[in-house]
Formats: sequence, C-alpha cells, structure tokens
Amino acid sequence: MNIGITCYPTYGGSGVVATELGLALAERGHEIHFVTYDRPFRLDHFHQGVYFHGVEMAKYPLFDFDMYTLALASKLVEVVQYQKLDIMHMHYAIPHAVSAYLARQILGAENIRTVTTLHGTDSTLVGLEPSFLPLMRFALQNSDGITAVSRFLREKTISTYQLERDIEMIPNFIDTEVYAPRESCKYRELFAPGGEKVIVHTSNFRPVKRVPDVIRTFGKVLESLPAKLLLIGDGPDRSECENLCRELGICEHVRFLGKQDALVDILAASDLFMLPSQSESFGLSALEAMSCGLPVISTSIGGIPEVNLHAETGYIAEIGDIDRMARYAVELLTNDAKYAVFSHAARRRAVEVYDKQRIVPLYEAFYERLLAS
Ligand code: GMT
Repeated sequence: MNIGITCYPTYGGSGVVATELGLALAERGHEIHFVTYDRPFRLDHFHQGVYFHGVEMAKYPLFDFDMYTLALASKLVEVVQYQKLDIMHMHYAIPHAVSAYLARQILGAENIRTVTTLHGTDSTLVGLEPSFLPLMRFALQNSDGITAVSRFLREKTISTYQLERDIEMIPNFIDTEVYAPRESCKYRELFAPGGEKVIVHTSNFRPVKRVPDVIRTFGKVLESLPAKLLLIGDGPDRSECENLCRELGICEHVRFLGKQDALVDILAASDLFMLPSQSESFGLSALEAMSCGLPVISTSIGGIPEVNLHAETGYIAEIGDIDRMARYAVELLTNDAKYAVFSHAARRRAVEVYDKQRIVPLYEAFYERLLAS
C-alpha cells in the first residue's frame, strides 16, 4: 500500500507513534509518505521506502492567523494524486482530520481512504473547546476510519462526542528489541556512583504530568533509602520543579537531564519509573520503561491501568497520593525478590501485548478493511 502519514513532528508521544508506525510499515514493504510542516524528529537518516513532503505556509500581510489546516489540505491533495496514495493516516485529530476531510472532498471519496488516530488530548481536551467542538465531531463522523490508543479513549470519545459509529482500539506499541533490559549500563555508575537506587520520570513537564508529585514522592523515598532521581524532558513546569528541589533540600540527589535521545540507555540505568499524571490516554513513556524491565508507579487515570497492572507490573495510586506512591516505591526498592518479579512482569507485558510485531499488523488489517469497503 501507499500510505500518507501526518503527525506533529516535534517531541511528543503521538509524533513518536506515528513515525515508528511509518518506519515499521516501510520495513513491511509499504511506501510511506510523511506530510507535515517539519521532518519528524526520528526520521533523522535515510530509510528505504520512506519519503517526506513539507507543508509550505504562504505568508501574506492580511493573514494575521496561521493557515496550516488549509495548507496541509492542499499538500495532501498533491501527495495523494502524484504519489498515488491509498490511505491518508492522520495522527492527532486537530487539525489533521479536518485537513484530510477537505482533501478527500477535493479528490473524490472513491480515490482515497482517511484514517484518524486519536491520541489523547485531541479528544479529551482540545476537541472539547467550544471553538473546535462542532468541527471535531464533524471530522470524526466523516473520517473513513478512526482508531484510539486505549479502550478508555475509545469509550470516552464515543460517549463525549455522541458518535454514531465505532472506533477501533489499536494500542500503542514498542520495539522490544530496542527497548530492552541491559546486563550492564555505562550510565549507572555515573548517575548512582554509591550504588543508590534510581527513579526516573520522562515527560514534557506540562502541569497535566504533575512532575512536582514525582519530586515530592522522591523526597519521601529518600527518608527510607539512598536514591537518585532522573528527570528527562523539558517544559513549562521545569523551573517550578527545580525550585521545589531547592525547597526540599534534595538538589544533590536529583538530575534534570532535559530532552534526551539516549532514552534507552538512561532507562536501562534506572530501577523504577514514575508517571503521576492527571490525564493520560495511554502513557507511552510507561510502556517504554516497562519494556526495559522497569516497574511503574502511576496514577489510575485514563488508559494507564490498561498498560500498568496494579500489583503485577507496578503499582497504581490515586492522583496526588504522594504518601502511597512513596510507600510503593520503597516496597519495591527494598525487596529484591519482589522487585525481580515485578520487573519480569513489566518486561513480559511489553513483549506479549505491545510488541510492534503484534500491533503494526493490526493497522495493516484496518487499512485493508477500509480499502475493501
Ligand atoms: O497530550 C499529550 O500529552 C500529547 C500527546 C502527544 O501527542 O504526544 O500524548 C498523548 O498521546 C500519547 C501517544 O499515544 C499517549 O501515550 C499519551 O498518554 C497521550 N497524552 C495524554 O492523553 C495526556
């Protein structure tokens, strides 16, 4: 098949999933055309069968506001026509599903199938804004196929937007050969020279991720055992988090690593992953950690409990329950036998349920069903 993929190309879970999906489909012999305003950040070198088409933005003094939705629609028309696409797969509904709708109207519905994959805030937050709600509902009703990355997101979207159609649940996936436990890791000595336990968190430091909860929980863990905290990523809450570390007097035990490409190496040098989010449709970062054999301590929100199983691959607490999260962390980090059981279960779940070899064929089958309909 010839497949077009549109996503947000910068850092972020939906862009990662879209790019990894494109690369995996190309490995399976499909021709993939990314259509976005910038090269997706994981497409940093040549891949056989993968092409990139940049969306150019016209500038004109009258245009006070960005016309990306329209520019993307025009570019999609061009790419579908000249690259003979069968499918346009839009990741993150806003505004991509609207551009796909416009492009399909121009091309004729018989010439292309559109797929929208919902990732989270496109449905649970942004799409609900009064300025987007009617458009979002219309775009979803009129996409040829819709997928959601968790059961939670599927059900929530159908009920919130009162959709008169179904949504296919295809979960996020991981390359479990790349995200794998390592016997030894060069960074371990660097981060924990005294043999301390290492807790890690990665996110975009937005309020919804509740990174201060990670720091407060870690502060409590430190009362029971020597430990280090690694914080990967960057975003609006970073300064508040650095201040909190100073306030709690724990700066020497916390490292802010910023955005990192060496994620697997850092996860492999860590013992426990924390995801205390207040909104999360899936929690790809938790899956990445689990695949490296890290148990996860998370909240019970959204789709997280579908990924992280309580008392099996990690523990689940209510939002903001710092005492409980700290107790769980101490329990796992001070009991080697229990830790090993949880670590193996986390890795096993990633391999048995979320490996890319299992999930990518589900997208292929979905495309094939749409093309046959
Ligand atoms: O809203 C975000 O956090 C951004 C969004 C993205 O595009 O990166 O993340 C969502 O998609 C990820 C990939 O499917 C999921 O793992 C995240 O749980 C989801 N975030 C939220 O639902 C808050």
